[in-house]
This record gives sequence, C-alpha cells and structure tokens, in this order.
Amino acid sequence: MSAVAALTAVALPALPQASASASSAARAIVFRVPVRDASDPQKLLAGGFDVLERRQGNDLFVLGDAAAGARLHQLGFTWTVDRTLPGGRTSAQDVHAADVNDTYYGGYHTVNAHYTHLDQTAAQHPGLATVVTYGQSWRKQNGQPNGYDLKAICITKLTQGDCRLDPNPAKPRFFLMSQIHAREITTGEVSWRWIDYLTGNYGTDPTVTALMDSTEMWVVPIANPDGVDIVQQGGDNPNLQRKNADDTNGTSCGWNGQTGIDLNRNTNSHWGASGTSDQPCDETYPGPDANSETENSALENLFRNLYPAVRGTGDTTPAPVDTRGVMITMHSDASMVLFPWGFDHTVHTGNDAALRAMAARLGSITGYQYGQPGEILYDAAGTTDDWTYDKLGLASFTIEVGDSDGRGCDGFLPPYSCQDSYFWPKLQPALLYAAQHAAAPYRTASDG
Ligand code: 0X9
Ligand code: ZN
Repeated sequence: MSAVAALTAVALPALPQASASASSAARAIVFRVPVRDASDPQKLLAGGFDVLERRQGNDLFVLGDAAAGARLHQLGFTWTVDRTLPGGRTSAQDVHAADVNDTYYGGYHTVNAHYTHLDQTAAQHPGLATVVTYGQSWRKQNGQPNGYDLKAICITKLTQGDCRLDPNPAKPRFFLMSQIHAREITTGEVSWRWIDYLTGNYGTDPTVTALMDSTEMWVVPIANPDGVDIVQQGGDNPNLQRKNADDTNGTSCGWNGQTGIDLNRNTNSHWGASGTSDQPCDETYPGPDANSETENSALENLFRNLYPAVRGTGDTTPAPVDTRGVMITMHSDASMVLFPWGFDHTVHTGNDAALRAMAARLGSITGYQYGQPGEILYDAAGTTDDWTYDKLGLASFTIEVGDSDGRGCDGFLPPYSCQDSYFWPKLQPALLYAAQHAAAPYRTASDG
C-alpha cells in the first residue's frame, strides 16, 4: 500500500480536534509535507496534526499554526508553506470551502476550485442547481494519485422531475462543456461565469428567469480533470497538456504535454478516419480503440441519459425537425464556430441548413468564422460534437474561443484579466442564444 493509500484507510472525519491546530485567533497555515514512507501518514495523525483530505502525488497537507510547523520539524518532517489563511479559519472543512479560491497562473481556477464552485452553487441555490457525479477520471479509476471524479451541474428553476437522468424530461436541455483539452484554460472560466450568470440573475433578470423557468442548463466545466491537474501543476508556467493522463499506450512520451489520449479524437463516431495520428505520443492520438477512455465513455453515458437517440444511422439522415437539445463544447483558440461533420467536410449532415444557420448566428454574435471544421480549419474525426450529433441527433457545436479582436488575449494561456474584460462579455450572448434555442434548434435556427 502506498503512503497515500495508507492515509485514505484512516477515518479522517473521526479525528479529534488536533492539538497542533491553530487557535481561532491565530493565522492558519497549510503546510505541504512530503511523505517519505508508508508509516508517515499514521505518524501525522497519531501526532494530532490536522491532515487535510487533499493530497498531491506523495505530498500531504497539514493545517496548523507556526507551532505546528515547529512540531513537524521536531518529528523529522520537512515542509513548505502551501498557503496561509485568514485568521479564524482553522478546520479542514473551512479549508475545503476555501478551495473555491484555489487558483494558478494569475487567477485560473484549479480542478478542486471548479468542483467546490459547483458544490457551493448548489448549496447556495438549492432551488436552482444540483450537482451530478457521472464517473471517474482515468487516474482515479486506476487508483492513482491526483485522480478526480467527473462532475456536472444542472441549473434550472427546479420543479419536480427536473435534472433527472431521464432522456425524456419536461424541459429541453442546453449542454455546455469545457476543457476536454486541458490546456484550453479559458474555456473552463467561461463555464464558471455561465454558472454564476444563471444562478445569480434568476428572479431579477427577466431573460435569465424565463430561460431558467423553461430550460435545463447542464455544464461540465472540466471534462478532462486529470489533464487539467497536469496543467495547473505548472503554476505560473502552466504545462501545456492537451490529452488525458492515460499513459498505458505510450509509456515513454515524457511528462511535458505528450502523454495521454486525445479525448477529442476518441469517440466512436468515424473514429480514426481523419485528423488523427497513430503515434501514442502525438497530440492527436485517438487511443487504442474508439471510446477507450473513461472520460469519454462516462460522458457518453451521461449524454445518453439526458437525450433520446432520435437520429437514424447514415451520414445524411436528418434528425427530426422537432428534436430538442443543443450542446456546445468549448475549445480554444481559433475564433470559430464549428458544426458536424468534422470527420469529412465534403459530407454534409441531413440538418446542414439549420446547423449552418445557427452557427452563422453564433458567429455573428461572437465575431467568429463559422463552418464545418474542414471548411475553415481541418477535418477531425472522433470528436465530441460529431458523436452527439451522430448518435443522438443533438444540435452540436464547437466554439473555438479566441481573440478575434487583437486584444492581447490569444493563445492557450491568455492573461487572466482577459476572462472578465473580454471573453465572458463576448461569449455570454452566444451561450444565451444557444440555450434559448434548446427547445427546437432545427426549427428555430434561422429565426434570429
Ligand atoms: O483539433 C481539435 O480537436 C480542435 N482544435 S483545438 O485547437 N482546440 O484542438 C478542432 C476540432 C474540430 N473538429 C470538430 N469540432 N469536429
Ligand atoms: Zn481543443
């Protein structure tokens, strides 16, 4: 058993108030403590230290005051200060709540911050939001450190039957997801603001209120949490990880962004047909098989629980004109609105006119180009939006969030200030438009 696994076997909540904790007036410190052998976690607990649930690699986190730091040294532990907390915040529960402020690279939210944000949103707005755990990341499923649950939030004015895993709900559904490519860090921040916009304006803004009364808004802010964990480990120099953390197919790719499977090539819609590489260390490696990755199989399972499969087979069979539901997967940073088919731009879907009209509208709102991927970017098969359209008939789009106005906000890693000053104001009306058309996207796409 690893040292960290040994810790998980200990009943943390039953801990008595740790003698090493700060008094309520003192400044609390989170110490980052490297674990050297399997008995260390037990030693910390036996010593009365306030060991937090959080862990990174073989590092544990201990909450205490300056005296606790001295006692750690006396027991032979080394540590660095992870962060200090305002006076009075002295329990592990408080620290967990504070994780909503866990950031890197000038303000970008970590995976834990995003997940705490979801939980806090649901706790603060119990009538408007509910959190769903829909699976586990590759690392978590494989018992590795720094693995995560896969989480979604459903936002609506909750009435009986809303937000259930039922493909035939009373309200139509708009689905927004981000950071399936981990390093495209703007996209998670847009999702964060979309969640706050909806829950914060219900009852005061008539547009938001009407939308929430009539529609379910689902958000997966971090579709690839293991990948984002690798990104955020870089701190002020985020690692440019695109793929997930599954290293079973390319064990010697190195850690610098090249390990893993491209989740936006891994679905079983025309898997491997175009825009992929069979080299495991390449950024577009689609995996050993279609849908081999748990992040995708869990997400597909969620989609199947939220939307009925209304489209027949074949590349040109249309989904019925009364199909409900819209989904947007956000990427960056090409400044484009894309729609199926991604696998081959010479093939148009049976819903091409409606998808194209809606993409045109999203394009005019954002100032982005629009088209099938291969018409303006490149063909790519096995993507999320091709899958949701292919298997379910869902009106599906990729928005490549980018700086089309020369505001110094381009690239995968724009300054954090771009989020509020530029990206959110630009994307908010586009997301609103898409959500407002969830009831009948193929009927209403051209009505403006
Ligand atoms: O290559 C990709 O996966 C996307 N570009 S990115 O720079 N964000 O990696 C574009 C995918 C285009 N294809 C579809 N959306 N179908
Ligand atoms: Zn991307």
